[in-house]
Amino acid sequence: MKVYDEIISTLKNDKIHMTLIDPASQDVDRAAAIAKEADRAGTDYFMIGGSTEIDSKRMDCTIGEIRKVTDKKIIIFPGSSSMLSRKADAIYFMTLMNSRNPEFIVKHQVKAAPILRSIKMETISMGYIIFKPGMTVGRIGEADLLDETNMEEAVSYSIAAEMFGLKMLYLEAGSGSPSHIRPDTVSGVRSSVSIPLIVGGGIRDPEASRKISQAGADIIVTGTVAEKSSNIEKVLGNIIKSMKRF
Ligand code: 1GP
Repeated sequence: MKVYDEIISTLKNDKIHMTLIDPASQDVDRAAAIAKEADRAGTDYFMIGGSTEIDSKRMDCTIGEIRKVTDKKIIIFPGSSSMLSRKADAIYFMTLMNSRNPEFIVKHQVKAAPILRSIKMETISMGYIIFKPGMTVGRIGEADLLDETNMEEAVSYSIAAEMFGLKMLYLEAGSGSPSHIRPDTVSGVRSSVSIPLIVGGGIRDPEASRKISQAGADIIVTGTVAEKSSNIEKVLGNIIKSMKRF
C-alpha cells in the first residue's frame, strides 16, 4: 500500500503523529537512538530531513540506521533537491508557497523530479506555509512569514494549495519555535479546506498537541522535543496520547 493511501486510511479513524529527525542535528547513532524511543512512544511515521542541506549519502546512512530500529514508514522532508534517498518509503514533494525565492517554490522540485521518477519513489505533493517566527526554515527558505492574526491570508494560501491539487497542507511555525501555531488559526484553515492538515513547530507538551489536534490538525509533527529529552519514550508518549482521538 502506498504511504499516502495508508495515511488517508488511518485518518478515517485516528490522528497521526510524525517524528521529525533532522540528520544535520545529530550523528547517525543518536538519530537511530531517538527513532527507537519514538517508535516505542507510539509515533506513526518518521520524517527525515530539514532545512540544513545535507547530501544523499548522509540521508542514506541515517535512514539505513533508523530502519534497523523501527518498522514505521519513513518519509523524506527535503530542504533541497540534494536530500534524496532511495531508502525512504516516500518523499514530500513540497512547495514553500510563501517563499520569495522560486528555488523553493518550484526549481528544486524540477531538478529532483526526473531522479524521483527514475528511482520510482512515491511522491506526496504538499503545500508548505511558514508562519512567524519561522526560525531557520523561514530564513533559509526566504519566506514572507505569515502572521497568524491575518486569518484571511492563511486561509487564502490554504485554499490556493487545495486548488493547485496538492494532496496535503503543512502549517509550519519553524522547528524549535518558542510558540506553536495558534489553535484558532488551525481551525480557521481546517474549515476552509478538506485536504489533510499537518501542523508543526514548537509543539512540546501534551496540552499543545491536544489543542492543535482538537482544532482540526490531522497530523502533528514534533522534532525538537525528542532531540532535547532525556526520556523520549515518556515525554513523547504523553504528547502522542493527548493528540489521538478523544
Ligand atoms: C519542523 O514542524 C517541525 O518542521 C517540528 O518542529 O522541532 O519545533 O518540534 P519542532
